[in-house]
Amino acid sequence: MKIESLRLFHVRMPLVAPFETSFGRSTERECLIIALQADGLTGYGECAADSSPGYSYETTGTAWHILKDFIAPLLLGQDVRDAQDFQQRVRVIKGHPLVKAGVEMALWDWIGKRDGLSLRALLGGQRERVPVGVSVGLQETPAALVGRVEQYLAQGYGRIKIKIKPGRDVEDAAAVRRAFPGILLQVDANSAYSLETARRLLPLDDLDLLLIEQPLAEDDLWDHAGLQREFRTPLCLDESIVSLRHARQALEMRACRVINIKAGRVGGLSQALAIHALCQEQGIPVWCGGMLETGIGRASNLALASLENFRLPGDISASERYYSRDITHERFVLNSDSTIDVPTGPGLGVTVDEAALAQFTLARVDLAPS
Ligand code: OSB
Ligand code: MG
Repeated sequence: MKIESLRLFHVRMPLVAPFETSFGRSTERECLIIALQADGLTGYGECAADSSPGYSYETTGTAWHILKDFIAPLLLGQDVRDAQDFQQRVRVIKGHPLVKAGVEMALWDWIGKRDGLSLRALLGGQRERVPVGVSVGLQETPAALVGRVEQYLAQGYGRIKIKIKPGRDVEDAAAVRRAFPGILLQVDANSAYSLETARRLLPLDDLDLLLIEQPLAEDDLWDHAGLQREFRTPLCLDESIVSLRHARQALEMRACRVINIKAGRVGGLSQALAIHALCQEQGIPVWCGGMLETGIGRASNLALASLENFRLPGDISASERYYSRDITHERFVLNSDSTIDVPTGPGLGVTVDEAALAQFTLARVDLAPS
């Protein structure tokens, strides 16, 4: 496809409820939406960088800069064949996986629309609906957390993940486990612990958790390996797995027994596929992480999670858990068996609600070959 233009939208959307993690509290979500135009078709992508560098060093500001000043000049007017060709072209740009992944998503959407194939079909996904759970932010008290979890269980979510941080960990998890002895439960620390403070988490081993997500720093595979030896519960890495190479090294070191795959964090769907395949080969289960995506990124996550080795429920909740108004016409709903249907239309299988996109857009730029 010869890329005729790239349009960038810096978007800010109010969340239905504040979302608090070990790295901060958000009442709204920012992201970049990318519209790629070629041969009369538009492909959409979402870059999950947020307003501040709490989860990743990338922000909407850095993503805007890297895209406008470095990625776009490599693509505009060029004949880009596919995701692999795109990754070759942007290899000269170090890092910045979230923004690269956003552009790659737009390419996949465009290719699917051109070929009349869903993203699920393009990626080789099997399932028509994927098991999902909900990620519950830190609440004021353990009792409030139990109340919040109860609401999500009543809505039909079959797996609960709670956020933890030092001082709000074992007690919170134990309260949820006491209230709901049979549920699928896991915790996510978003790298809030050191090797020393993480030892306080050892009682989590008695709570029958599916996994403990990312206790230590994102650049610390080695100490995760040491920590995993002290826990019976599987450690799962999120922030630390930024490439296929990191996934391979983490498995070689036994730094985790489960991997959370986010296409954004690993630089694109093509990398996510490679990590999925590696884990499948080695018998390591993966699941699809989330970053409070809009309907665009959520459609992509659902297609990815339809692949065979996504063996644990994903952080892919219904649209109403995040946004009362979304920027896609389609809204994702939870089925009674705690699954969500994978879109079947061409590409991402969603259509952009232009009025909603305009309502939430803070800034926009249209880039064309000079
Ligand atoms: O660590 O999984 C995470 C949201 C933003 C950034 C990082 C994370 C999260 C979540 C929410 O846990 C998952 C979702 O989209 O529901
Ligand atoms: Mg996480």
